[in-house]
Order: sequence, then C-alpha cells, then structure tokens
Amino acid sequence: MGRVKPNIGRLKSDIEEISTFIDKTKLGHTRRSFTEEYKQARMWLRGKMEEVGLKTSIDAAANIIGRLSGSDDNLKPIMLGSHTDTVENGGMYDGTIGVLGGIEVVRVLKENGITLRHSLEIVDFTSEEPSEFGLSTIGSKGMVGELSEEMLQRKDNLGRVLSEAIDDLGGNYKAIKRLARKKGDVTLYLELHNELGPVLDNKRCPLGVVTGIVGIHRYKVLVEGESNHAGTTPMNMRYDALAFTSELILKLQGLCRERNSYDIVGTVGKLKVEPNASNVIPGKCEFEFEVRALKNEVIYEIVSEFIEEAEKLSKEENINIKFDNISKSSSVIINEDISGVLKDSCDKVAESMYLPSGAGHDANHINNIAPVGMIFVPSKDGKSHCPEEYTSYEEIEVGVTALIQSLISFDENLK
Ligand code: HGY
Ligand code: MN
Ligand code: MN
Repeated sequence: MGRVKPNIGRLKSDIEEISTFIDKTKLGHTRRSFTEEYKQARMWLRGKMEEVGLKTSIDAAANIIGRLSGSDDNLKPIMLGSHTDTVENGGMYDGTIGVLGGIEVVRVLKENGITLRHSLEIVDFTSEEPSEFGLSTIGSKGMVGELSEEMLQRKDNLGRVLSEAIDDLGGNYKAIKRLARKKGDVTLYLELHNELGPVLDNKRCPLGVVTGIVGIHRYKVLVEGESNHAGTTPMNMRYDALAFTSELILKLQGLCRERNSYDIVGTVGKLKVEPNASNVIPGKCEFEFEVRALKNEVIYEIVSEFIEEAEKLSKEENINIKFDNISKSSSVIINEDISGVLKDSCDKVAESMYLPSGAGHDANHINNIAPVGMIFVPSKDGKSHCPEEYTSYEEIEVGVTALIQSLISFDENLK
C-alpha cells in the first residue's frame, strides 16, 4: 500500500483550529496544562474525535481516549497518541501533530474502507510537558500506574493540588492505581512527533525512525545564603545565593561537557531569586535542573557527582543547599523488531533514517506496558520549545502517510 494518504488540507485546518486555544498574551503557542485554554482545546478535541466516529472516554488520569473497534475482539488495542499541552511560548506542532494526525489516520482508514484487526485508540495524554505541579508526562505515568500518592498531592504556585486538577479535567485520581493498564493490555504504542532537534532538517531527510528515547532526572534545589545591603556589605562578608547558584550551573555544564561522548545534557531552565532586587544581595534561590541521556547509569553518575560537588562547595562557602528529586524517567531502547517494521514502512513512503530522541515522550512510560515506536518529521533549523518551531504541512503529510503505512503493517502482523 503506501498510497493511502492523509487529506493534508483537512489536517491543516484541524491543527490551525486547535491552535486558536492558546494564551494570546504570550509569544508563540502557549497552552499550559490545566488552564482554561487547555480545557477548551480538550473539549474541542473530544468533539472532533466523536465527529470522526470514535467512541470517546476520559480515563482516571484524565487522558482523552477515542476508540475505533477492530474486527478481532480477542486482540488488545494498538494505541496512537501524543499531547496537546505546550511549554510557555512554545510551538504549534509539538504534540498536536501526533494527536490530530491520529484522528486523520482514522478518517483515512474509514474512507478507504479499511477495518483493522486490532481496535485503535487515539490518546491525548494529559500534561506531557513539565506542568506547574513540577511534573511532566502526567497522563502516561497515570495510565501505567506510575503516579505516586506523593506526586498526586503536589501543589502548584496557586496552591492547587494535582489530584484535584486531574479530577477537574474529568479524571478520577482515586481510581488511577486501580485502573492502571498492565503489561499486555496494549498491543503496541506508536507516536508521530516532530523531531524537536536538528538532525533530520540538517540531513534533508523527511522521516526519522526512533531507536531510543532519553531518560530524564529532574531535581529542585534550594540554595540559602543571606540577604544584605548590596552597597555596604564587603565582598568577603557575603553569602550570595545567586552567585553560588551560578557556580553550580557552570559546574553542571562542565560535568556534562566532559562526558559528551555519551550525549549527556544537563540544563538549569528554571530559577527563582529572592528578593530579586538590584540593590539587595540575593538571599535565596530555587532552581530546577535536569540531566538526560540514553544510558540510565550515566544520568545517575552525573547527578551524584554534581550533588557531591555542590555539597562540598556548600560547606566551603557556608551556603545551605537542599536537593529534592522531582522525577526520574528511564530511557527507552526501542525494540529492533518494532523499529525495523517502522523503517521498512517509512522507506516505502520517503527517505528515512534511524535516530535517537533527545526529547522525552509519553512513550517512555507506555514502554512499561507495551512495545513502543516513534516516527519523526523534521523541525526547521532544529528549533522547538520556542515560537520559531516549524514543520511544513508537506512534511507532516509524509509523516502521517508513514504512520498509516506502519499501522497497517503492524496490524497485519502483530498478535
Ligand atoms: O521536555 C521534553 O523533552 C519534551 O518536549 N516534553
Ligand atoms: Mn515538548
Ligand atoms: Mn511533545
């Protein structure tokens, strides 16, 4: 086959329509999870799923699921999914092309009179990006029973509790553990995503088959020095929390650079300074850092080396420091049987190449209950998580065509 193609005009209008549900006071596309815009987009999405004939439901972790029955009731469903939340000032394709591409797949199957053997589930996973509760991939963690009670009780800056926010989206947090899906409940999980990095665009290669997905460990760090007058306090009598934090940021960068043969990356992307005034020595800083790599053991090594060095410095400079782990997601090595079928299917559509993912995805968690596979389309100039993020509709069309081709192939061959 391979000739079964999406209607790109129709998919474009869906992507443009969901992109109207954003916070218009922000740059680019901002649809943070648990906000009004997010709720409106989800309502629109559920309606869209119903419109194409999917039977919709919201599971305990507030994931929206649209189901299309297959011809063999004995087979567990194949799942296609992604997310509709964004980072602040993000792009319009990260996540949305996977969810709306999935809905387009359903329309194409129906139009071509194709009934799959497996049921198909199109999933919009709750809050894939780091939320205001400090946690990411909430829906996929919840779906596989990885949301702990401690995580569910975390609060955002407004004092809202995550468990209540999940229920507010139509979930049922008390039932998350009980209703979690188990190994074997899902035949296969596939996700179409823009690469979010530069490899495909640099190589002018339209399709990527993902070989592995990085693991991510995130920590919150509290640094406490002493506030004092910025004019009267001599340099040798200061306990400047921001200056200390800066040393730590560079330390993390250095540790990751030294080990760059492992493609390890470390980032401090969030920082709060108190009191944050030009004439006051910063007394307190709170920052979050993350470390990512394809090898889990390398993440552990870098994080423990960083914490050890930070604690040593803290003693030397008389500044208090406290580390709290926020989350640890394990890396995924994609099963070669799965990536092989994806590669064959992609090659029938356009040129493709294998590549790892430096971004995390819901697939990291679904991998605990089912084999997972991902197809990437290019991100222009490797830009993402910023307003410049761009993938052309021609490129998205190729991606959805490859997704359909792969789905049909898996449906024929998987038990
Ligand atoms: O942060 C990530 O890797 C993903 O975009 N959520
Ligand atoms: Mn993202
Ligand atoms: Mn994404």
